[in-house]
Amino acid sequence: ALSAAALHGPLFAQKKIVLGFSQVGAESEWRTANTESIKAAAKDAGIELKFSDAQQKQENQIKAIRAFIAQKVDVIAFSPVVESGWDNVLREAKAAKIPVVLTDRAVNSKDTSLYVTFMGSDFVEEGRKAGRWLVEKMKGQTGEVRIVELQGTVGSAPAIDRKKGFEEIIKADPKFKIVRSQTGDFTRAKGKEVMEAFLKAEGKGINVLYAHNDDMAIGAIQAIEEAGLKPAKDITIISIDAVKGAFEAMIAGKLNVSVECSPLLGPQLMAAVKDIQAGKTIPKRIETVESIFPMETAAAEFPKRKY
Ligand code: GYE
Repeated sequence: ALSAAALHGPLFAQKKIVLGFSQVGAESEWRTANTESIKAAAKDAGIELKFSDAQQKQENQIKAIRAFIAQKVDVIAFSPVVESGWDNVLREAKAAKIPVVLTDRAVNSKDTSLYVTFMGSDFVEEGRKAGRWLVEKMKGQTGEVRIVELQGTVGSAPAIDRKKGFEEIIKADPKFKIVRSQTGDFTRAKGKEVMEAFLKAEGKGINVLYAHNDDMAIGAIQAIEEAGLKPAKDITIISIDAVKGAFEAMIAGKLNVSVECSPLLGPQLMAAVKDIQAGKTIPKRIETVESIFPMETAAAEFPKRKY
C-alpha cells in the first residue's frame, strides 16, 4: 500500500529552487574555499545547485550561462573571471526573465539592470590596506623602496582594483617604486615562475613583493628561497586573501602580512536567491566585511580561521 507520505508528498512538497552557478575555476585556495562554501550552503538551504567550473576561461562561463538559460533555471549566479564582455549573455538572461546575481567579482556593464545584486569584497580597499601597511612598515626608511608586483588574472576585477588601491596609497611618497609588475594569474605555479624572472632581472635589488593573492606569494616564497634569499626578511612580502596557507607561511616567518578577503559567500548567496524568488527587493551591493593580519597576529588567529 502507498504510505501517507507518498500519497500526500507531491501535494505538499514545494518545488525546489534551481540555481545555476558558474565558477571561475580552481586556481587558488581562496577559490576552493569559495566553491565549498557555495555547495554546502546550497545543500543547507535545500536549493538545487547546478555547478559549472569554467577553468578560468570567459568563453566557458558564457557557455555555462547559456546552458542555464536553456534549462530554465530559477536564478543564475556567477563570479565573472574578467570585468568586460558580459552584456550580450546578460541580456539573454534578462530576456528569459532569469535574475542574475554576481558573486565575488564585478562586471563593468553600464546597464546595471542586467543583474540584481553584486556581493563580494571591496578590492580597492584591500589594495589600500596593503599599501597603508607598507607605508607604516617603511616609515623611518629614507632610501628607495623597490617593489615588485604579482598581479592577478589580467582584466579581472580583483587584479585591477588591488593594483589601483595600492598605488593610490604609495604614490604619496616618491621613495616607493614599483620596478616590475606582471600577472601570475592567481596561481602558485605562475607566482613562482614570474618571481624567478623578477629575481633574475633585479638581483638583490628587490625590497618588497606585493602579490594580489596568497597563492602567488607562496609560489614566490619558494623562488626567493631557491635564490638563496630569506622571505619576509630580505624581501618584505604582502599578499591578499588570508587563507590557511598564508597563516602557515606567516607562522613560519616567511610572509609579513595578509589582507583578508573572505570566500565564504555561500550562505548570503542562498539567502539572496530565496529573497529574489520570494519577490523581495535586495540591496544592489552586498559588501563583505574584512580585516588584515600581520605575521605577529598569525599564531593567535590561526585556530579561528574558517578557510
Ligand atoms: O583573491 C584569488 C582568487 O576573486 C577575490 O580570486 C577573488 C580572487 C582571490 O583566485 O585568490
